Formats: sequence, structure tokens, C-alpha cells
Amino acid sequence: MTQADLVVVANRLPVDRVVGEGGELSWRRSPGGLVTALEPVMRRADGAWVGWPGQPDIDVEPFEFEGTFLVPVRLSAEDVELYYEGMSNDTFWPLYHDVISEPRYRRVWWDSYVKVNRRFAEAAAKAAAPGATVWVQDYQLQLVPQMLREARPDLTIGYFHHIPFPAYGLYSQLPWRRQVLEGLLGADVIGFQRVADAGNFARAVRRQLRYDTKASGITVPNPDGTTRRALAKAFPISIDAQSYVELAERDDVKARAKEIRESLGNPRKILLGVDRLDYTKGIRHRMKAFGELLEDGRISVEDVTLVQVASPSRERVEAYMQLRDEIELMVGRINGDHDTMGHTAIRYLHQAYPREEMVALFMAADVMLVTALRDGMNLVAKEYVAARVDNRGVLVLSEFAGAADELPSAIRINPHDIDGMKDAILRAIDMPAAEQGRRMRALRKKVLENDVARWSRAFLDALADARRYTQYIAPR
Ligand code: GDG
Repeated sequence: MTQADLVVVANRLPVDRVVGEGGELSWRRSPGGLVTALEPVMRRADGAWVGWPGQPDIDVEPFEFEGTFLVPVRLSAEDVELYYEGMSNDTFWPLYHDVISEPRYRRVWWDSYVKVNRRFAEAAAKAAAPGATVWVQDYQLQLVPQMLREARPDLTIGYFHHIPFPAYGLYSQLPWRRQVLEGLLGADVIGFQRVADAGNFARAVRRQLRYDTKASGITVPNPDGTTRRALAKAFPISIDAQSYVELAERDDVKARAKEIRESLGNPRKILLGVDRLDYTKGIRHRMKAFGELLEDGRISVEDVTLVQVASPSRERVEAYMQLRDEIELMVGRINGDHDTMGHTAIRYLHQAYPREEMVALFMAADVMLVTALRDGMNLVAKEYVAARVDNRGVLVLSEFAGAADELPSAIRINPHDIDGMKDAILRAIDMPAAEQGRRMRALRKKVLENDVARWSRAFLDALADARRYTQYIAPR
């Protein structure tokens, strides 16, 4: 098998399997941001990508796709249920998002998580050339760095954590808290979204493992009694900003934005929410605030409409089924109380849309509501800003989203404070054009300068430094 000098390991491969009309199988690049971010790097490095093809119980041989060597990892239906839906999405996800929903700790899920992480580590070990760099992505694969290091001490290993890392008081609930820290510390560089996440991780390492931590460096003992240094640091992820600018400048997309406004009855202001339907995103809090503003008579449906795109997500996990019911009950009630024949309070869309449509929505929206209760970064906030080539529009942004660290010119809110959020929404609705322009220009500068190419470069540079450092103190 071909071996690569750069290997990305992620739960999903960067492609989706599509079945044509005649039943023929092919692959299509998936629309995700990580894929776009890494594509140029992978192409240049002749890279390989290890991941699950997205459907259970299919065997697919490694294959070449648009300049990247793809290595499929097989998951059975049971693996998907225990490792992915169970341990990843019903234990780690709620625990790492400050137990907004109660995490479930099930030993059979953990056993499956260990087994599947080993399978990914083995596939990565096979795909990596001698002395290669391996970059592991996200919370589904936290044990892979250590497993890889044991199998292949010649590799330089990076790990990026896309979601928050919680405070120690919460993290310590995890029955397997030591194993997970040791798993992550197999990496030379452990990247987080926010400085606070890296701090929480370092604190957990100190409290649980008693290792020394200084600034971003952690001293990790080797099995032979020597030590090595791991770096735990913030690398805030971003978007391919230029591609949003290009879409926003297209005539058909501009025309579509206008059409959207018209089809909503040309309200004075359009508010927009775009989220995966997830309890971390604060969709209920947002709707409560909006519903109360209507109830109080501070806004009316002729004046203001809220468009909420809630794309379907994790539909087999109980907490998500329940959330969907709650949200849909709420939308029904608010609309029932306030709609008129010509105007709706909330246009709720439980659907996924192509990127062009999302950009048209961003351009049509006067106010973007990002009200997450906890969010690693929140790329939607950055996408909205990138799409506003007209320097108009207002971003209302939760301080609990990682993006808040980089975007101080947004209107900052605490989504738990419903009265505060109501005032912020009104302020955004009434913001004079000049102030919108000032704020939006500052936001755009940040997002356009710090795009996702810069993010991957910064991370890979840190890994290259780690490699030099390791080779200096311990030639291998
Ligand atoms: C995790 C972390 C972190 C959504 N609906 C549609 C659609 N989307 C796109 C958005 C955005 C992406 O999905 C969602 O990214 P977010 O960052 O907002 O949130 P998560 O999915 O929770 O992502 C998060 C991220 O990883 C990266 O590290 O920022 O904190 O939780 O790009 O636009 N895209 C299209 N149609 C939809 O209906 N085309």
C-alpha cells in the first residue's frame, strides 16, 4: 500500500457515497469546512485521509480521490450505535458542552470506543510513511494519538479538538478520565479552539496525572523513564472566507436574497438562525426571547420575521428527538398566537440547503442570531460576516461560542439572560446603518485575515516545530 508523509485521521472521510440513477456507485466531495481547509495541504503533500465512509457494514478498498489517498475504516451497525451515537454523541458531546444535556456513562459504549479507536490507529499506522506527520481530528478519536505513538514512535502526531474542553469539575465525572487524558497526550501538539479550553485541559492533566505544565508545555513521561514535551494550545479554526465572498458577489445569489425577502412578505427586518438541530445551540432560548418580544408588543410580525434553519442532526439519539419535539411545539405555539394571513413569526425549516442558498439567506438577514449555550467555535457566525460584502447586518453572538474571543465587534449576549437577549435583539433591529457598517467592517477584517488556510498552516507549523524539538533532544 502507498504510504504518505501527511495523514489526516477523522471520524468521516471527506467524501460521501452516492448511488446514481442506474445504481452505479461514486464518491462526491463532502461540503464540510475541514475538507476545504485541508484539500490544498493534502494535495501538496500527497496526503492520505483515514476515516469512515459514512455507511455501516460496507467494505471499501483504499482509493485515490482528487489528489488524496483515501483509507476507509469499516464500522458495523453496532459500532455506529455504541462508539458513535453512544460514547461520542451521548457521552462526550454533552459532557464537553457543560452537561447541557445529561451525559450517559455506559461501559459497553466505552469498550466499543476503545476498540474502534484502535482500528483507526491501526489504519493510520499502516498509511503513514516512516517519520510521517499524522493529524488526528476531534473527540471521536481521543485515544488514537497514544495508540499511534505506541505503534509508531517515529511519527509526529497532532490532535485538534473541535469542541470545548470542560472545566475540571465537570470533566472529572468521566469514569475514563485518566485514559482519555493519556490518549490525547500521545500527541506532540494538542490544539483547542479557545485559550480557556487549553487551560481546562492542562488543569485536568495536573489534577489527574500530576504532570508538570508550564505555559503551553506539558512534560509527559515516556515508558523508558525519559520525558518528552507536548504542546497544548489554542488554534481557533476558521472558514474559507474568500469562497463566501465569491458567492455573495454572484448575481444569481444576490437575486435570490431579494427573492427570499419578498417571499417573506418584505418585513422591515429579518432575523436569522442557522444551526444543526442541537441542544448546544440555544435555539429554544432564542425562540423564547423572540416569542416574548412579540408577546410584549415590542415587535410585530408585519415588522419582523425570524427564519430558523435547523438542519437535521443525530436523529437516532434520544436527546435530539426530544429537542426536536420541544422546538416544534414552541414554533407551533408562537406562530399560532402571532401569525397573520400574510406574515409569519417564525419560518422554521428542518432541512439542509446548498451553500448558495445559505449565502443568499445570510445576505437577506438584517440580524444573525448565534445564541449557543456552549460551542467550540461556531462557523456560522464567521460565514455570516464573510458573506456581508455590503458591510451591513448585525451579528448577535453568545459569549459561550468560541467565536466570541475573536469577534468583539459583535453584539455580545448571555443566552441564559432572556431579558438581556431581548434588549440585544431590539438593539440589533434598530441599529443605525453607520454603526452597522463600523462593526461589520471590523468583523470582516478579522474573518478575512484569519481564514482556514491560516489555521491549518499555524497548526502544521507548530507540528513541524515539535518535530525539530523532539529530534533535537531525542534523535530517533
Ligand atoms: C463543530 C463544533 C466548530 C448547517 N446547516 C447547513 C449547513 N450548515 C453548516 C454551517 C457551518 C457548519 O454546517 C456548522 O458548523 P458550526 O461551527 O456552526 O457547528 P458544528 O456543526 O457544531 O461544528 C463547532 C466546528 O465543529 C468546527 O471546528 O466551530 O463549535 O461544534 O459551516 O454553514 N450548510 C449547508 N446547508 C445547511 O442546511 N450547506
